[in-house]
Amino acid sequence: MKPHVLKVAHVPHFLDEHLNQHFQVHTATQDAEPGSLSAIAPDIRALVANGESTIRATLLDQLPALELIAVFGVGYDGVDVAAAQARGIAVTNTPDVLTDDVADMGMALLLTLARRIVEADAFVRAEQWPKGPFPWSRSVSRQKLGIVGLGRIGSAFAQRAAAFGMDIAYTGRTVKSGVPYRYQPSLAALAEEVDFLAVCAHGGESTRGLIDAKVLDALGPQGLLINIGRGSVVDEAALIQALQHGTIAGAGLDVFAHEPNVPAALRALPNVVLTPHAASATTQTRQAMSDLVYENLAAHFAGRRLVTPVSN
Ligand code: NAP
Ligand code: 8YV
Repeated sequence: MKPHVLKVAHVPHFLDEHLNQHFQVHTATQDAEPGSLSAIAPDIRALVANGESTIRATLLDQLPALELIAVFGVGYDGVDVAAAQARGIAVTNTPDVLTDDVADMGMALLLTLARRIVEADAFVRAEQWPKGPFPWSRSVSRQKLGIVGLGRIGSAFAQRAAAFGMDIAYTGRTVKSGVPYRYQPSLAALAEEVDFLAVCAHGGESTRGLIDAKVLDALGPQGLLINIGRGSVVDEAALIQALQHGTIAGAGLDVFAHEPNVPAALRALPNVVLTPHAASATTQTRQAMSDLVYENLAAHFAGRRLVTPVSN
């Protein structure tokens, strides 16, 4: 008998193939009404979600045989881990395998924003060039970068920025030993010191709205914000205000407060570069993430140690 697995998020075809081969797969939405899963609920032993999923205790309560939540993504801020752990349900994620691509996207957003690549492309296509030169853009090399959250992705971002000769400082809850970057305990002070502020922190209640009007004020009219962490870390209404009023110069955003909905006011702004939460969405990384989700499920059902369990 194949173990029963409930999928509440879209996953790549590589993972679907593995899942269908080794498990009895059911699909539902993460907001399934109590009672709506009753035909399958007693059999479900694992749940497959993704980084954007919200897995509430109300869903877990409907699944009495649940043993494992396998998240297709490194961020698991949407999972009620405390409720899962109280029931002895393990949670796994996909750290490390996506780090390089996400950091690459951070650097790509920073370069695109500073060097005005989207506008320059539109300028050439619209045959504006023969009429006069394109406006100047901003240097990246040797400029000051502040990283909010020097974890796996923040560190990979810093390595890339170091290759551009950037002057790098970071903030976070803890000082990281053995790194060549300056620690600045105050986020507002960091924002005030730098040209670029890059959010690489995780989501969840502890980081909600960290980038608020005060921090944006400190970043200042020449400052550029990059967010490749979570939309919830930035107060999106305050950001829109800051962009509209020139409180900061611009923003490069891969993540948003209410995905996949991006406010019209943000979409209308010329000084932003927007990508659809796509930082880890390369063929190579999606394959690696899929493999890791499957390896965790396989390890669990074979009684082996989980490959990447979440520990908090
Ligand atoms: P990680 O290694 O756990 O790093 C998270 C970092 O957040 C830690 O360094 C932590 O610093 C920092 N942090 C926590 N609270 C903070 C605070 N109050 N102020 C500043 N920093 C704080 O995780 P990771 O692998 O680098 O991934 C980070 C996040 O990136 C994920 O959780 C996810 O939300 C996001 N992500 C986005 C995409 C995308 O497609 N855009 C893809 C993958 C991941 P301390 O160690 O000091 O606590
Ligand atoms: C993914 C992410 O896009 O890993 C994360 O935390 O947010 C991204 O890598 C997501 O998990 C896939 O839905």
